[in-house]
Amino acid sequence: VGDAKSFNYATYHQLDTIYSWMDSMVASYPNLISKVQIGRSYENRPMYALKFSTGGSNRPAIWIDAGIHSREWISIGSALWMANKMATDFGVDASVTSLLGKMDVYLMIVTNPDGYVYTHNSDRMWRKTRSVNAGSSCRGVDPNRNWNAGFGGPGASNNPCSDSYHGPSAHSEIEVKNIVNLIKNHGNFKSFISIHAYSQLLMYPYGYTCNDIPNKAELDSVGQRAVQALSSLYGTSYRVGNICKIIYQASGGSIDWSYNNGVKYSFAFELRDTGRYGFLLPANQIIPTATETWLALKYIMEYVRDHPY
Ligand code: PAY
Ligand code: ZN
Repeated sequence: VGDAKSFNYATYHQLDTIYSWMDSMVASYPNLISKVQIGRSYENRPMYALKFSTGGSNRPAIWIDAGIHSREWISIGSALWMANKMATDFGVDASVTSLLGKMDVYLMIVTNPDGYVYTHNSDRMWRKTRSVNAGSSCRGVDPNRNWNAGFGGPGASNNPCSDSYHGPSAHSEIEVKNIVNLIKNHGNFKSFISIHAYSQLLMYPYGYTCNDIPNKAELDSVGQRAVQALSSLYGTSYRVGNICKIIYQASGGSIDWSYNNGVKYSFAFELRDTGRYGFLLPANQIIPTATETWLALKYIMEYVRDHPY
C-alpha cells in the first residue's frame, strides 16, 4: 500500500487504502503531484484532489471527479489507474508531457467519501451523501441534483427518501459546496469532467432541459471523436449526446453548473457496463475499463489544450 509501484489497480479498495495510496503517489512524483485538501465531508472526512502541475501560477486547468455517487465503484477504480497512467506517462509520452506543460489537472478520486465508506460497510448500493435530513428518518442528498443549475426542477425529487433527492437548497451538501468554492476561487478551469457509471455514455449539458447548448456542435464532435478513440481499443460501444436526451432529464447536475459558470468543455462519462453487472462491475474489468476510458479522456484533454478560450 505504501508503495505506488506495487499498488493493485485490479481490485476495488477501501477509502483509507486510497488515501494512503495518494500519499505514496505524492512521494513518488513530488515534482508533478500534490495533494490539495478542498475541505471536509459531512462526516468530517478530508476531501482530496490530486493536483498534477509542472509549475506556473494558476494555469488553465482541467477538473476531473470520480465517485460522486458512491456505488459507482468503477469510476473510482478507473480514476486510480488513470492517475497512475498520467504520472508514469509524464516525461515519456509526448502528449501527456505537453498537456502538463501548459495546464494543470485536478483529479478528485473519491468525491463522496462518506457514501463510499457506507457502500463498503453497510449498503453496497448507496448513492447519495450521508447528511441528516431535517424531519425525515431517511439520510442523504443526491450530490448530482444539488448544484445550482435548474435546481429543484424536473428529474430531481423533493422526497428525502428518494435516491435523486435534490436537498433543501442548492449547494446544501458540503461535498458539492467544497468543489464549487474551489472552482470559483481558482477561476481558470477550462474543462470539467465528471465520471459516473454505468451505461457507456459520454454526455454534455444540459440535463435540466432538453434545449441545446450554444456549443452543442463543438462538444458533440469532441465527444464523438473521444468515444472513437475509446472504442478503438476493445470495441466497447458508447453513445454521445446531451444528458437530457441520451439518458433522462436531470436537474441540478454538476456539468450543467460548470457549463453555466463558464467552463465550456464540460462532460460526464457513464462507464461500463450497460446493465449486465451494473454497479457491481467485476474487478477484472477495472483495468480494461480504465485503459479504454483513458483514450477518450486524453483526447478531450488534448482538445482543450489546443483550443484555448
Ligand atoms: O450528470 O451523469 C449525469 C446525469 C445522469 C446520471 C445521474 O442520474 O446523475 C445518470 C446515472 C448516474 O450515473 O448517476 C446513471 C446510473 C446508471 C443511475 O444511477 O441511474
Ligand atoms: Zn452517477
